[in-house]
Amino acid sequence: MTETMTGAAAEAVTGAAAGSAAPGTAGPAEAPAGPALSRLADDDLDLLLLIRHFELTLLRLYGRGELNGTTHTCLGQEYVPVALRPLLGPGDFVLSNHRGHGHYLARFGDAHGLLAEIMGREGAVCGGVGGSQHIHRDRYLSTGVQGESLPVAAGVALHLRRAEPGALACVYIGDGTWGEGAVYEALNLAALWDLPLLVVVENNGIAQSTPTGAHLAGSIAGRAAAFGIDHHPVVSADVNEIRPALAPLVARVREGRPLVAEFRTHRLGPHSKGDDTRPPAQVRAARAHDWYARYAHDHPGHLHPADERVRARVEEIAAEVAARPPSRWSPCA
Ligand SMILES: Cc1ncc(C[n+]2csc(CCOP(=O)(O)OP(=O)(O)O)c2C)c(N)n1
Ligand SMILES: [Mg+2]
Repeated sequence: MTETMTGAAAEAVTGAAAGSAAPGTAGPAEAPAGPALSRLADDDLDLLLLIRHFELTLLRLYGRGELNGTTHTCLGQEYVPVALRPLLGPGDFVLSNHRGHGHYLARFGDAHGLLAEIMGREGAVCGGVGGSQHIHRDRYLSTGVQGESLPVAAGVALHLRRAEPGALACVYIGDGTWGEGAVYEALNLAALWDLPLLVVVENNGIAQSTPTGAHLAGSIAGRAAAFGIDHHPVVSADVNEIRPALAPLVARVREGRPLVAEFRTHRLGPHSKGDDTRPPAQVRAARAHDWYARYAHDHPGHLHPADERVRARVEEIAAEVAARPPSRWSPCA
């Protein structure tokens, strides 16, 4: 398996986005799985599509050798930060992880700054030294070090509880990150100190190449319960269902009642770029859950025009950013 990915293979990650699969890939997705999705608000659909096309563009740029470093796409998981977006305010902190482009775009909508960061071009959010995984902007911070963010988020939440009551710290982690001991130190303090800490788990059933069943004993719900922390499972990919169900729970987090919100989601692509070790049938099954394929099936008249518009916009952004001079960074700036 190679580390780089061709443009055709990037399209094949989603299948539905490209309409067909490239040779040697998992093949077309199964028929869309799950109940019908409700019609989205235009701004939610646009944001979902912005994240989708941003990620597909990154894979294509990698395939053409136009990006350095690494990247982890959130293809298939875009709806998680989109559902949370209006539930979080500018006074809240968001701590993200290695798979954080969607988290950043849902917070700032700034595809130019993020792409410039990843490509090392002028206008990069962090001067081009953070790359895909290490972004700091206002009250947003991401790290590629698994588990590191949870104790940091607990510390931020403690500060907020004391200095800015009503604000919260939201931290995104994957299922595999529950193997890090620091997670439990943070949960312990969150429960003991009534911290406004929202732990969003993107449980995509796999950590790099290890299925959840092979790395996680018991359950995430059981682990939250061990600390007396509320656990909210999310199995839907329907933003209009997820958001109102979460809203009152997020309001309780603001009052000092920590919460673990566990999204059961699906990683459509490889862990990073060309490193998908899953059997083709498993990849096809993941793709059958893709909100994009399902929405195209349920609301083609809404999806397709928006899809074309956002796809063209991201292409323009990519061309514009690629033409910029290299970013400059100085520790003294
Ligand atoms: C402390 C640490 N150990 C290992 C890694 C390498 N690594 C990066 S992502 C990853 C798997 C993460 O799995 P999960 O938490 O389920 O998140 P997902 O990638 O599925 O979104 C690993 C092992 C790392 N970045 N940090
Ligand atoms: Mg995972």
